[in-house]
Parts: sequence; structure tokens; C-alpha cells
Amino acid sequence: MLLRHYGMALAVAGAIPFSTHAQRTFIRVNQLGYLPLEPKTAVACSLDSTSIKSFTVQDVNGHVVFGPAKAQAFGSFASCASTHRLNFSQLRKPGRYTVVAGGASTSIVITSKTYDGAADTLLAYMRQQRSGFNTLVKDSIHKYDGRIVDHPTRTNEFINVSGGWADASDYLQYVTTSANATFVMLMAYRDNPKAFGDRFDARGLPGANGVPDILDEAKHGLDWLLRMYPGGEDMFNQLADDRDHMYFDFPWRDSSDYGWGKGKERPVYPCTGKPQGLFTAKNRSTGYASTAGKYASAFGIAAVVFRKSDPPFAKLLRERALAAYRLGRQHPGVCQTAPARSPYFYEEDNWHDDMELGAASLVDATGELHFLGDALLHARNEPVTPWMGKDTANHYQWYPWHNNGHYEVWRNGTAGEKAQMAAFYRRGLAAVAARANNGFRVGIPFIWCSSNLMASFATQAYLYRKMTGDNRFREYEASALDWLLGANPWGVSMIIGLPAKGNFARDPHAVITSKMGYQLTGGMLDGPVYRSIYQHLKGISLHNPDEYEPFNTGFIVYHDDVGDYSTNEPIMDGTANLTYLFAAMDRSNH
Ligand SMILES: [Ca+2]
Ligand SMILES: [Ca+2]
Repeated sequence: MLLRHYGMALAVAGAIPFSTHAQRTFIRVNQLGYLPLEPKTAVACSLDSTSIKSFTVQDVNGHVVFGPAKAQAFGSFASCASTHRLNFSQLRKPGRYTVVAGGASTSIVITSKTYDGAADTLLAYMRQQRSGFNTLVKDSIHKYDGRIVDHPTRTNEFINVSGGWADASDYLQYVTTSANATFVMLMAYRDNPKAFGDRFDARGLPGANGVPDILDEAKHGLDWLLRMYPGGEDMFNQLADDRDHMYFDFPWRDSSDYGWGKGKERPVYPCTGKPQGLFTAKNRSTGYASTAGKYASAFGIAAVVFRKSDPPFAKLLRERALAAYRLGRQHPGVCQTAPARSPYFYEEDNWHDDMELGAASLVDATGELHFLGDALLHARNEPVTPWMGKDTANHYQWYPWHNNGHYEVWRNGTAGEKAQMAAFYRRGLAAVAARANNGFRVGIPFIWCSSNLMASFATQAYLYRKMTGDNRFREYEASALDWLLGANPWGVSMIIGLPAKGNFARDPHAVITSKMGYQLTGGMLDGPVYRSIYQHLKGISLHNPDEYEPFNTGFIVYHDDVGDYSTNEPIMDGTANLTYLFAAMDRSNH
């Protein structure tokens, strides 16, 4: 295992995580590259209190093309005893360069093509996560989904809910994450259609089918959501539960037994408006609205996107969006995911954000402006996504990680309403930025799934900039994106396979990587967490020596190890969430 590990890392020139000689300063960069006209910063992380006065940027011939320029000292951050920001934003000429500082150097690239195809790369992971027809085995998996549980009159009844995506490296499926993923992918396409290509068919197999691949993927999600909410009074929320965790199986050989036989039917949970859990652990559900709003928004935006290409499908989606939204109004409150044998569940506590987005999506889907009034009321109930500015939060307590609803309201609002939505975003961004006075310019809390928070912060900052032209958070936005692509203490891109020759996770918490050596291209990892979280989660232990050990001495940790499900597990909804930002950064749209 160890040999495979180091062998792959060494094959990447300049991307060795840690060398045995006494290198103490490491220059961390956005490994994918830098856009010519955008902010460009590298971060020097020193494992001792090194002071760096200046840095240069050299071309491939070793000629200095920028600097010596001042290295901006920012003190310690996590394992970095000292950090320095190396800002070369003024270097705009495309090319390959080397950033040199404090006896260390790292290569970078500046090109307008930095993000070309990056959003499509994320979709590779989404295809791999498909339930129903799966591209890896070219066959249907989880063929017996599923049987209704926890229902007053329909318990044990079979319902066909085949399809959708596995949530992470287990095979649970949630409407809350799947509907958000579907919404964001449709939003990404609506706003930046030119970022997406057509190289795969509807089933996810290679070969163009005349449909942008992002819409093929969104359609796969919609088909599942339409099964999970067939209309009417029963709204389903979850397929399978954590009894899945008994086995670390291939998806096509899932041995989970929910009482109907190994590998047979999986349970389908409805929203009930009450605390849910078939065994000891219970969630704190109070209503339907958090799930109903997400259904309404995914169906609502889809009704607009498919209006021209498939009018009957668009009509069905519009009707289903209205039905879901009505059910959300009847049952305010949250519909959380249901735990089974384990104490963990998605502890979502907010639902105004979901109903806001649902209502705002219905404005475009139906042309009825009264939905905008609904959306505004919900927006004012939760102006700022509550994790922003905080030091911690429960698992998925404030979800989605940013509220696209404010942007959707802004699109149809009056001047005053637009200004209010921008002000709401500004408050959240300012609260995060106020905590970001460090060398990496990051102010998110390092709770479980920190990469999601990083991506959502950057997306909200981008939307705010687009809405207002105000660049005050520009540097923080770029820093969050840089962090995800390698400008972090470990020098690891949090997206597997991006860039193709970069330094990314070789040993993620995923069975098809650990047992088949298959690379989960495009998957975004959970990302670093507070040391205290890592130490207190159940069932975590490293399977191999930690190659990033020198960088895991601070308040946050990251391990490229199959045993660490807290930092090194790819996640479906986070990956989909990033499609918007990557598409927006793709210069083919501009
Ligand atoms: Ca296609
Ligand atoms: Ca919510």
C-alpha cells in the first residue's frame, strides 16, 4: 500500500507532499492554474518561524519576469508556523512559471483556459455515483429499490424508486442532497451553458447524444426525484439507511440486509413531520418544508430549462413543483434524514432557505409573480446562512451551504428587492471574511465537509460580485477556490483528478479505489476538519503511515487515507455544488 502511495506521488514533478531532506518552506498554489485577469496569489507555508522578505516569479528559462516583490507575512496558521502571501496578480501574460521564495519553488500556469472543461470533469464522479444503470458495470444496481417504512398505512409496500445517486462512498440516497445537486447543475447550465460539452449519453456511457452532459446528469436526478415524490400527499425523503455501513462492498454487490434479504429491497422513508428512526437513534424532524422546498426548486428550474426541448416533461415538472411547494406550505419545519443503527444523521435545522428557493423557482416556472412575495418573506426569515461567521455547526445543520434563493429572488426582484438580497449575501460574506485574517485568507469553520463550505462561500461571493459589481470580497473568493485546488497547508487538490497531473488524493475512503485501484475522477473530498472532530468520530483509524504528518500538527487535519472518512471521502452533493462556480470561471462563457 505504502509503495503504491509514494510511487504515485513521486511521479508528479514538484508535487511531492513532503521530502525527507530538511525542507521547511512549501509554496502552495492553485494547481489547476490562474486566470490572466483575476487575482493570483501563492501561499508560502513554513514549518518554522522563517521570515521571507520577497519572492520572484521566473519563466521556464529561469528569467525573473515578476519581482522581487514583497512577501506579505501573516503569522501562523494550522501546521504552518509562519505564512506569507505571494501576490503576483499583476503578472498577466499567459505561460508556465515558477514561484520562488524562501529557498522553495513551485511551478504554476497562467492561462485563460484554466477552468475549461473543469465542470465537466466533476460530472465524471456524478456518473460513477449513479444508482439504477451504473456506467462502471454497465448494468443496473440496487434493482429492488425499495419498500416503504415508517408510514401509517403503507409500510412494507413496494415502490419503484430506482435511480439517483449514492450520497458518498456508502450507498445511502437522500432527497435533500440529491435535489440540491440537481438544482445547482441546472442553475450552472442555465447561467453558463457554454461551459459544458456533450461526450456522454443519457445512461452516462461514452458517446454524444445531442444533449449537454450536465443535462443528462440533471435528468438522471430528476427521474429519481419524480419517483420519490410521485405527487399527492406522500413525499419520500430517503432511500436506504446506515445499516448500509455494515459492509464496505462494491455498489453492485451491496450485501446490506434490511430484513428482506441480502442485497434485496432497501427502505424508503417518507417525511412524517415527526422525529424519525426505526431503532434507538431519532432525528428531530418537525415538518416537510426543507425537503418540499428542495423538490419545488429542482422541479421548478427544470421546468424552465426543459421548456423548449421537451414541453410535456416541462409541464409535468411544473405541476410537480407546485404540488411539492403546496405540501411544504402545509407542513412547515424540517424533514431530516433518518438514522438507523448509528447516531449520525443530517441535522438540517433550516427550511425558510428551501422554501425561498422553491418559491423563487416557481416565479420563472409559472410566470406568477405572487411566488416572489412568498420568496421574499422566507428570505427575510433567514437573511444569512447561519454557519457564516460561526466557529462550528452540527452536521449539515445549515443546508444548503449557501442560499441560492437570494440570487433567484434578485433575478426577478425590483431595484429595492435586489439591493436587499445583495445586502443579505454581503452580511454572510463579511462575517466569514472577518475570520479570514490568515495567510490562506480562509474564514470558514472546519466542521465536517469543510470543502462544501469553501465552495459555497466562493460561490456566494461570485454571485454577490455578479449582482453588484462590488469587488470587496474578490480576494477571499479567489482564495477559497485556490484552497480547493491546492493552496492549503497540505498542497492537496480537494478534487480528485484536478488537475490530471496534480497532487490529489490517491487513497480516498471509497471501496472501488481501495479494492480496484479505480480513480474517482472529479469527486470533491470532504476536506480538512478540526482535530477534535477527527479524534471523536467513531471507527476512524489510519491504515497507512501519514505522508502528510508534518502538516497535521495544527488545529485542522487532513489524511490521504482510506481509513479517514472524515476528511478523505468524496461527496456527491459537494461535487455537484461546485459545477456552478467552475462553469462560471470557464472563459468560454465570456
Ligand atoms: Ca450528452
Ligand atoms: Ca435548509
